[in-house]
Amino acid sequence: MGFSFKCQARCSHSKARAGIFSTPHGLVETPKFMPVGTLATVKGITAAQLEATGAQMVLSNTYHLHLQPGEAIVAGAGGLHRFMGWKKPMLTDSGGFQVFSLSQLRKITEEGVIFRSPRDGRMINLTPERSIQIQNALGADVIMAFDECPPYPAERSDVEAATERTYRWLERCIKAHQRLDEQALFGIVQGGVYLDLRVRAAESLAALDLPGYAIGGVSVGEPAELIHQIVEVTAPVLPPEKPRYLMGVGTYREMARAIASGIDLFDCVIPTRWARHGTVVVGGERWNLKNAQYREDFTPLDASCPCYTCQNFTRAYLCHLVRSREILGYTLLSIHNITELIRFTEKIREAILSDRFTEEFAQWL
Ligand code: PRF
Ligand code: ZN
Repeated sequence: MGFSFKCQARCSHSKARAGIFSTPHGLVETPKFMPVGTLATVKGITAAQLEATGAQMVLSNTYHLHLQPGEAIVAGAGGLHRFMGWKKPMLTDSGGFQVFSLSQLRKITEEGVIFRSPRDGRMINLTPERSIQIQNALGADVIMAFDECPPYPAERSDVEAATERTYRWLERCIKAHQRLDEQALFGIVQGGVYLDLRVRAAESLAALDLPGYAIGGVSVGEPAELIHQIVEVTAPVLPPEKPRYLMGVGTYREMARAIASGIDLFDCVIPTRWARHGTVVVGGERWNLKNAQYREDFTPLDASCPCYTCQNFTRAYLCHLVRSREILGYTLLSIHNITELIRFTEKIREAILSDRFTEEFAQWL
């Protein structure tokens, strides 16, 4: 029981590694993409369908679950796993980032963040202690520190202040965390695009000997090249014997390059959000299935994809469903998109295990 991270193989031409992250609800073979189930559901698909995509760990959100239905109800159900019928590992994000990106009328102080609930208008005070209490009640295997994610672009002095505050908030999160045996608290490196701030933050977090580390504050509108630079300088400073998670990144190129810098875990809303817009990912390309070219295309979406959608339906049928706004269209597209991104990370994992990663994935590197 408990948590461990074992490195199984290291790439000889990059910093990529393949590992096994062990949690109280089972194993996560890394590198791995994690689908997002914001409100205790990966939108439109059942837990059984989710399992069939190859998902090994699913993410949920403190911010959303606190607003609706409230952590007391999730705890009353026996925790997030039982509440949503998902038996494998889970992770909850702390709410910090969601408050910044989703709610207006927020006020950040040293104490925490005060914001107006978009549900009923009441004022909510989210602090590092509250975020951890909520995440302790939700009961995911991995819980995230409450952090401040500065916007892009932002002045260096503002980013520096946010990064230092994130560190003080992390110390408060560590003190507040009550379920050390059942839940692993990951720290989050901030620092914006200022590489020296990133390195300094990563060094001070590494000294805290946490069970895992995340890189936050990327994919907030900066050019992709900056994401690569940030990951390249930050990841090597984090302890090699702990899992590393790059938050909010889930495109082929960005994942491949981050893996080459030593990242193990990813999450992104892209596969499910795109599915709701009729967009699929095939071989790393984006296609919109509403397009007329698919109306009479009786081939599978991707003949090489093992997912339920590709094994049973044609592009013409999927085109029809999305044009008719049928619910099943969103379900089938989500199943495919999630499978596609997870398989991409699985193929990279296989390549690392046979030490062929940089040759086989050269086009993405
Ligand atoms: N912090 C937290 N969650 C996040 C991020 C962050 O910086 C990001 C960065 N894009 C995604 N999700 N807590
Ligand atoms: Zn498929």
